[in-house]
Amino acid sequence: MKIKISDKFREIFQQEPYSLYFSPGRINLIGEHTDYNEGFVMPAAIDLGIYVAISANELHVCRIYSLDFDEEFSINLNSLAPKKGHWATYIMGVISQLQQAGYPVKGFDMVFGGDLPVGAGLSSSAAIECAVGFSISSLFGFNIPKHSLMHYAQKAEHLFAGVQCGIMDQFASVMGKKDHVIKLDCRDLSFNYFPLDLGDFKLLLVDTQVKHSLADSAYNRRRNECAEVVLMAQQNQVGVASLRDLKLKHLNEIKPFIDREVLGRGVYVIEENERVIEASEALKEGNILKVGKLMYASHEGLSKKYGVSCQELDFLVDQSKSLDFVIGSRMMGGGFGGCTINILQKEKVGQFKDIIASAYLSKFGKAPKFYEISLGDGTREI
Ligand code: GAF
Repeated sequence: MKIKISDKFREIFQQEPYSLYFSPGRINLIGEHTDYNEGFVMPAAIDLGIYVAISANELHVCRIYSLDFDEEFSINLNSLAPKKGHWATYIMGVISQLQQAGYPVKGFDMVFGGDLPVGAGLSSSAAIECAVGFSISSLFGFNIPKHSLMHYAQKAEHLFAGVQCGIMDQFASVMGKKDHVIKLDCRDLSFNYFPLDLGDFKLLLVDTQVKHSLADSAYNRRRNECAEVVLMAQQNQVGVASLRDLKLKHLNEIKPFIDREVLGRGVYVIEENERVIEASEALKEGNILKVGKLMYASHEGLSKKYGVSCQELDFLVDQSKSLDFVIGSRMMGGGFGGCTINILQKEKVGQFKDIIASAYLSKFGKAPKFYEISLGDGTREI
């Protein structure tokens, strides 16, 4: 991919790129929809992501070429506006954030592309945002600190893509560490790296090959529902700033005043935060079986209480449950499609793929995809 990107850059812009950069996608072992509730998550960067080649030009225009879409797009630095549904919106979003923070972004030429499946819940959008922000920062010598970079990327997602995401994806993309997961406290962004040594087991992603159209609007709605629970608790005199501060007993107190489904969102978040803490303890003890059990419980909560799963994801998790060599499985990311993350015995991977592929095909008339990923480092020059 690195070679492809620089070859394309030379072909289109007739010069050598200034440099090349990479920002990874992410997985998340456990801790879903907890980030925007100031809770805990346990993501990791992977070895797939977005590659960028960049050079300055003398124009007040950014000429961007997407290798994957085989499309060129010009961005006028004086008129940045969201272009929803188009890949350029992520890039414009990041430039706009940098400008607002006072960085004098000038014209540049860029070619980018990736080996990360889009729409699979592996955070290709965060990878683009972080790769673009980091490459511009290096090109113009801005030296933007990593924590600012991830926040600009997150804001780009909010304002230009219209998804009110938390910080998990951008954090994992920027801060990833080879062979480690990150236990991140999304309140103050304190974190620890945990080596992920699965012994005789391994991680495998199964891609449903679906992304239901309600995903973005439902995501934003869940965020509002969580805010509703917090507001109700505050009105009930409980001194809390976010769902992170609530206990199940607090939810019992507000039960009579709040919609049952909305209350369930709160219950899920409180339980999921506890599961992340338990999973980090289990990892320390090398208790992978426990991590797997927590993953199944996480999926149950996401599906039944948080309402962000779909029949394809539920089907995959149910199938995994019936196989004794799979120790954990759950939907991963925002939901409504994308991937499940599974922990299973290394030697059974082939068998797993055969069984799952044929069951999924006969149920949904299409084949799932499988990704055997490794955990990699975060955003960097390559
Ligand atoms: C998406 C969001 F971008 C993240 O911030 C996070 O909320 C995740 O869904 C759910 O855990 O990936």
